[in-house]
Amino acid sequence: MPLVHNKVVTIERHIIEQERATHGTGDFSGILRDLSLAFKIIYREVTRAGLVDILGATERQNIQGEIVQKLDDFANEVIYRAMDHGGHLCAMASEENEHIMAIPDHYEKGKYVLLFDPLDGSSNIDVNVTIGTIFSVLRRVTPENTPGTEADFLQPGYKQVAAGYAIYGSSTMLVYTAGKGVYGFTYDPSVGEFLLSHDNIRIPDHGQIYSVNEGNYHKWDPRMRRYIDWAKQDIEGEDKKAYSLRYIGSMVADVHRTLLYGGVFLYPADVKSHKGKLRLLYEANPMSFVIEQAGGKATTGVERVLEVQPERLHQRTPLIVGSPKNVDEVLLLLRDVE
Ligand code: AHM
Ligand code: MG
Repeated sequence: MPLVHNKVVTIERHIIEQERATHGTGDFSGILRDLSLAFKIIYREVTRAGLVDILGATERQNIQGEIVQKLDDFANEVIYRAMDHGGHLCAMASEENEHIMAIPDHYEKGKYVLLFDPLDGSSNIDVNVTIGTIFSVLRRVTPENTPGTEADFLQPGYKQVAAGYAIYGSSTMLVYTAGKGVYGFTYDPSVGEFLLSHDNIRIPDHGQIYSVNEGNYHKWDPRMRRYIDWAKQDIEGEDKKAYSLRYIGSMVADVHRTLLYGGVFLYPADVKSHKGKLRLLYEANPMSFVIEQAGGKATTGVERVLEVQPERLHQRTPLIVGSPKNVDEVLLLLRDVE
């Protein structure tokens, strides 16, 4: 991965330069600028999570007598409030809200819709483990200057114009694609900027890691079990060593590691959840867009994730995503046994 040594490039400058090169309208740099502000505020709260009594039930009172929110509700509200008045969006949808969220009447309506998972992996908050925010931007399909509708959101993932995530880990990063490669920015809290640290990220062709909640093993289809059994084997003559298992339980963290180190991340369907657990629009599509743009693959096991036509805002999908050769290995073993 080429690390950037010679230039200090903020995310804003990077996007403006990309837009200039493609004669963009500035909408996208506006969206990313507003989003990165929201991520900085969420970062601040995430790093203070152990200090202030922000965790626990919604609507608990803090010592000043103010109502404190759960961190995922807080993140949800921060993103909405950072994005509602920019003039670039005509509606938003969040994993935390049942219905789409309108832009208030007195603000301009733009050409895009934003989908987000405000704090993914939130079961990890209380134990100081990496969490993230995922986002996806689509161009609206309904007439301009009107409020957005559900139809603007129910588009297949290949129509995304941009997607990415913020990861709150040992450092905070913002990783995004606008369909021309994948770029990673590391947050420098001392200057308050996301600085380009990972230029044109390419996923390794093949990796030695598989990442899955193996506690579900006995609920999986036998073909999925066959892949996992195979992944754990040393196979003499084929130069195949047992893969390592890494599973954080925060999709953003597991996919981020897969992007940089290679391997495969899986959340398959099982006998209880026939569609898996992850949400197509808020989780699978944006992460699949990033991985494909870095040279990887993303499949439901049956079709390319980005080609699934969504029917509902919160629909789930099985997901197999990662290095192209690892995903091909899974697909090979998912074929029916004669
Ligand atoms: P969340 O959106 O409620 O946080 O759930 C999504 C998370 C993903 O980050 C992660 O990949 C998955 O749930 C882990 O699920 P499990 O605990 O079943 O392994
Ligand atoms: Mg989630």
